[in-house]
Amino acid sequence: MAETMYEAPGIGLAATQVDVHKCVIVIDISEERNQLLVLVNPEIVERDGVQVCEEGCLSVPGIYDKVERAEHVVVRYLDLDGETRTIEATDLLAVCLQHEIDHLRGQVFVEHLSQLKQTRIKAKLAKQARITA
Ligand code: GNR
Ligand code: NI
Repeated sequence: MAETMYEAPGIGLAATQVDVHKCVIVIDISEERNQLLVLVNPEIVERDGVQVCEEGCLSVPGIYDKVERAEHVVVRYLDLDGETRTIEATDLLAVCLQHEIDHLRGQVFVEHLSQLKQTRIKAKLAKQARITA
């Protein structure tokens, strides 16, 4: 899974995006691409504040838009040894955690946008699909 994220290249990936039916996300927001985080069964246990970040998603290629999310989150998860851990995050890491945890619930970032934007995005994606077909 981590390989798929690095090859994409993306800063995060949820198992559901690559047909792995486990609640796992991988994240690496480092410049050097050497700070891999693997979170099993991640769950947001605290959230506060608001931030707006321009998001994109490997599952909705070519679409980028600003999404409002919590500024600060605390996430409880299991590490690869099955130990319960928590991670506290702000800024991009907090955005990425929320984006990936959404994926595990079958949600993509466009669902946070207005209905009008969602309609436009669907039309754009349908057009792209016709072109590639
Ligand atoms: O690579 C990605 N970049 C990104 C940028 C801003 C907010 C979220 C992301 S996650 C995305 C990879 C992806 O789609 N993961 O599910
Ligand atoms: Ni995504």
